[in-house]
Amino acid sequence: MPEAKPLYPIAGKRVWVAGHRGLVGSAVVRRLQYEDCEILIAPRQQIDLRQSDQVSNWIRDARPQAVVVAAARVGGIHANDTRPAEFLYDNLMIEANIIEAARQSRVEKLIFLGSSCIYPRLAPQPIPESALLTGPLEPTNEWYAIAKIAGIKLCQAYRKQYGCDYISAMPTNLYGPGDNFDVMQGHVIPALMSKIHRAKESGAETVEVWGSGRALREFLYVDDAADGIVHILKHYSDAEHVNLGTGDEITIRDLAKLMTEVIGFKGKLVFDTSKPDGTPRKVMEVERLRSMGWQAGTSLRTGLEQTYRWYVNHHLAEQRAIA
Ligand code: GFB
Repeated sequence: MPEAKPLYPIAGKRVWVAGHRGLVGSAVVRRLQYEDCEILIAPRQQIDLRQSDQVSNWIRDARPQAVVVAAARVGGIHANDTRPAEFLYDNLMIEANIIEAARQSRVEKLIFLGSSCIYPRLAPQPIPESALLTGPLEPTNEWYAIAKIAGIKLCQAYRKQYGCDYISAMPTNLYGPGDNFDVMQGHVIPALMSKIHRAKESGAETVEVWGSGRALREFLYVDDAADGIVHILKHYSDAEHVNLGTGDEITIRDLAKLMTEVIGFKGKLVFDTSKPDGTPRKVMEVERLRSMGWQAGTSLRTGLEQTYRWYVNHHLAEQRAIA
């Protein structure tokens, strides 16, 4: 289907991708290369996004017209649960600094990226955008969730008070090339990929999976997420946030089984129920996004195959080169 005329055409615009080295930011940079826009990135050694003067100086000098806020302190369930101060403080500072500096420098359009963990632990499933702030949060990631809810509210407040065209998108659990494959700090897909690959290589008979395996999650391949983010940037302008997902869900047990097939591991999965499951179920309603003419194109199996290829050919190869 041909793309509808955008509300905010980005052709010819200067677009700053804040967080260009991360999983999402790097995918947004890859995606924007197909648009006729100028991509701006701020080298990390040049700017600490938690420092407001550094952020406002950067925006004043670089003069972006549009900003994608993909910078964040992120991690899996264990990282969130054990480093609450960093997840709350760093994310609050990063988003508040960027949004205020964008206003001061008259940025025309800004998209803030949150997470599906903003919703109550026991939200109705699939989760509609309207479920925000209707119940208590999941304790393992409430700090991160509170920071991300504050980001949505900042965009809404700046729209209401200053008329800024700042919007928010809430991606579901993302995975893909460029992820953090650390077994303690990473999310389930990259962490299990590392563990299962190592078990295959060493001939181990078992792999440990955290939790009961019964928790349900929705996963979106990061290049699909980047495509959705650019679509929302171009086609949406309103106060309420937009869910960005597939609408499909899978148990952690079935995910782990699928990963053993993709990786070629023949041993057994062992579930460690002393580790938390986190939110029991988290699948988002994606009707708002579908009505804008967008849906994800990569199946979970294909996405896992592509991620595993990247993990072996880039991540492990790079680690060997460093060692
Ligand atoms: O991806 P994950 O860490 O984050 O965990 P959340 C998802 C599920 O996978 C949980 C299970 O039920 C974990 O117990 N799991 C099984 C594992 N084995 C593993 C493993 O080896 N590593 C990890 N990490 N999990 C995060 C939030 O929640 O989701 C963040 O903490 C953010 O704030 C992110 O919102 C999208 O889905 O539980």
